[in-house]
Amino acid sequence: MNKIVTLDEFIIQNQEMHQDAGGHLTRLLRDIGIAGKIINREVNKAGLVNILGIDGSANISGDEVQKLDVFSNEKMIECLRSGGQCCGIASEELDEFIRFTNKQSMNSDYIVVMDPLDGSSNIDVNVSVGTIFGIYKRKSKAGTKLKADDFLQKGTDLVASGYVLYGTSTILVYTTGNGVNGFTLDPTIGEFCLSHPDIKIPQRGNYYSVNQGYYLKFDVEMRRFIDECSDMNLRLRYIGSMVSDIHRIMFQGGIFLYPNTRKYPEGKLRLLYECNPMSMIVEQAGGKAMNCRLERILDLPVSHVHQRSTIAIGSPDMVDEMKTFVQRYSAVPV
Ligand code: P6P
Repeated sequence: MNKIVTLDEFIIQNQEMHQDAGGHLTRLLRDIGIAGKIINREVNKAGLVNILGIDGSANISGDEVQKLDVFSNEKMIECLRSGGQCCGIASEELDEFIRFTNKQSMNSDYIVVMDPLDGSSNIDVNVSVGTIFGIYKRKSKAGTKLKADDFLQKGTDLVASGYVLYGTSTILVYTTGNGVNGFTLDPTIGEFCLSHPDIKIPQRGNYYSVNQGYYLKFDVEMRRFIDECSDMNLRLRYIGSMVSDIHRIMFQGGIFLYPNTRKYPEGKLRLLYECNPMSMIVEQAGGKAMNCRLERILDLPVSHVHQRSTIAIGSPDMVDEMKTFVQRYSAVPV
């Protein structure tokens, strides 16, 4: 029987690879792991404790907010505040970023961006949902008042990123810029255990993932590429949960697309806490991620916390093929 390597052990063993001598990133990653376990507990019993349903509010992006969204956001904030290893958070569920005011947190170098429960519209129908997080070093001096500018950092400046997928099992996948590793939660011991070391995305795959319902609203170059995927007998897999759809691609290969539409001319997905963290993970696993104007996601300037972006992300060969369709058919020179 192989030795069980828990998330905590793995993070500590690899601490020397973080640019973080003091172990603060180590403790911050562990705090996120704890929050993931707490959210997992509630997600797994959501159908039993009447935590389902809409709580009537809506977040700044206009999405109806499900109660588990609110719970997950609050738990992540609680765990990070009490852990004292980050000085502020930007979240899909918060109109503005928040600063932590306890002394230990204020002196931390790190900030967290997150979508505490992505794909939450799936909760009531028992489809997988996920938590997405990214970790940056603050730009302003530790101990001073955190500024909005601290959060407006490109994806290339991410120190770490990851996701927790609450699916048939619960898996935490993260990177600190030295490859990607996956940890499956063993509920009998309450630990995330190393289950998918050194994840590498296949060069190509048999899946494409896009909301086919918007096909006629996509630009011609996207429609031509989607037609090509269909002509090549690729299988369409799309469950409306970014973490789930991209997690499949991480292991089986493929491409995930969320192009611009009339409703979302800049794309629907948020750059700071959805596209950038997922793009760092996919790139670290050997994949590619660009917007539909063929700009690398991680290089995109971030101008506000809830900025949206189009995205094409996944196996490198398939993202390259999408690129040729845009170059060939786009009405706007790229
Ligand atoms: P649509 C979930 O609301 C989400 O933010 C992503 O997880 C998902 O990929 C996308 O939106 C689904 O959007 O417009 O296809 O329902």
